[in-house]
Amino acid sequence: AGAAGARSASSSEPAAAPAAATVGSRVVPVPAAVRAGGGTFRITRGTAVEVTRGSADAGRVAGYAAALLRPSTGYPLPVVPVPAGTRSGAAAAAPGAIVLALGDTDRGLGDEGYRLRTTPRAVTISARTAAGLFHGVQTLRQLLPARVESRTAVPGAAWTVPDADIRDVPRYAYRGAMLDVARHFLTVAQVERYIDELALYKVNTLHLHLTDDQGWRIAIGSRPRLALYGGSTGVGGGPGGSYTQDDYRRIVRYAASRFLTVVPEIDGPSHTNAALASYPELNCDGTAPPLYTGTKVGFSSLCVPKAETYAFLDAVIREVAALTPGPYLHIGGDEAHSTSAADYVTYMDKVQPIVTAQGKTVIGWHQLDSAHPVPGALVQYWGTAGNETAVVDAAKHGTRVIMSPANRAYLDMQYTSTTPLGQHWAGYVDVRTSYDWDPATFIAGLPAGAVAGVEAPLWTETIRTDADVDYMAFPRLPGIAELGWSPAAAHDWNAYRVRLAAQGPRWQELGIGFYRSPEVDWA
Ligand code: TNX
Repeated sequence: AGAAGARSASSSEPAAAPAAATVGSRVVPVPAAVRAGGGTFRITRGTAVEVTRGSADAGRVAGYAAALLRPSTGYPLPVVPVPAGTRSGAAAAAPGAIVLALGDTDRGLGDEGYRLRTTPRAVTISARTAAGLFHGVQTLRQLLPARVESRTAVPGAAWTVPDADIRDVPRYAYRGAMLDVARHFLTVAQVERYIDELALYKVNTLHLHLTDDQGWRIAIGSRPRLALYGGSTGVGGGPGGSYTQDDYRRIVRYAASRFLTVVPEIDGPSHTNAALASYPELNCDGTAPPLYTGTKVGFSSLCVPKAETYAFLDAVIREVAALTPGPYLHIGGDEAHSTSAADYVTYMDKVQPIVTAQGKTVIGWHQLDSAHPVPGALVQYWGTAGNETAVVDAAKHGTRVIMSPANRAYLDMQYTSTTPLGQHWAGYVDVRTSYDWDPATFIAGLPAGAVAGVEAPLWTETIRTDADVDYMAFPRLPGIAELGWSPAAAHDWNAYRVRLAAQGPRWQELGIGFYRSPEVDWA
């Protein structure tokens, strides 16, 4: 019955549409390679999620996939562990299975790639890692009708997966998004909601900007006033907030369940008023400034000559590193307008070894390149011009670059002069501007291989609610995610805007209020 159903469902689709065109008109990021598969597949009441036995991580992906598909389909979708090497759907009952097969022998799939194949009997996602299976599930999700995202059963819907054989691997290993939880504090629930949105587009890194002038957002056991006092307000003078260490652990765990790595940022030497207000000894004159609730930047500085500064950094970085399983720790370093150039270099020379001593890889905003980035450090480029001597010179010596050009990748830029929310110091950034650039060539003269990936930062001077976050991130975030995942050769605005339009109904089902940019013909 399942196979027959699949056939009749497929006959109502445009018969001539080749698999690549069907998939290529729906999925963001566009998969690296799509061919015709073995026929369309349909999820029915009898469908099970079969998963290779023996891997807890793969089992969790199967549980996640089943939980994702149950509410809208109303089907039981049991998770059934099967022995490794089971052929696609072989163990399945007649209606066919969703098969998550760990242990693909295609080495080219790497740490995150996957293959997705349909036949009328099964849809099989295979990968070498659970992360690859997870990314394949996101593709499966986008191949299904948008109503699959409904949180309530949609009776009578045909849950058809179009015919396809997809082999998909990411262009870059670092595909990030940043939340500034310092200007306006965002709760654990708000962060988890965003993590789910990021996962849909195969983003694998969540950078948390935890500290700034307006607030310190993570509890540090040995310096309790940072969170208690430094975290007690935010932009506009609201009540602020901060994460307990358990809250932070929860975020890290939730991110890991969606295969995202958390990168914590402790910004300095500037963007530190909340810390300076909490501990007078961090100030050169020994006097704590008042808390700050405005939106100016670059006015604060830790006291570079004082030993207390480095005792403080060691204590903070030690605790944050211990809470963070991921390899990176971000030290900020942007807009140090109140720190002399010499002091800036001194600060960076001292803070980087504190990070590496905790076994973490340093990331800094790209001004770090005007100091001495330690071997292995990465810089995050947030400029706009693309002619950057210091960045190119450092890259020639091995410092890799995460691309976040503000006039392209900043999700807090206004779309147009008339859209609410956001700033426009880097210009107005509508959907095409945000998508239509190449991370590899944006900075002229960067050596090949210098780009580690892309990141879309969301600064929150004007952002408070989930609705605010969604409005700024959608529809731009998926474009940055595609720049990070899809091959450069697949980059095509005219094709992208069609695939992006197909996401609109999905966001509606998910309750994501997005900006209906006139650059896209929304469905
Ligand atoms: C610049 S970009 C900043 C942030 C602001 C942002 C607003 C960067 C590394 N620093 O402090 O929030 O602009 O767009």
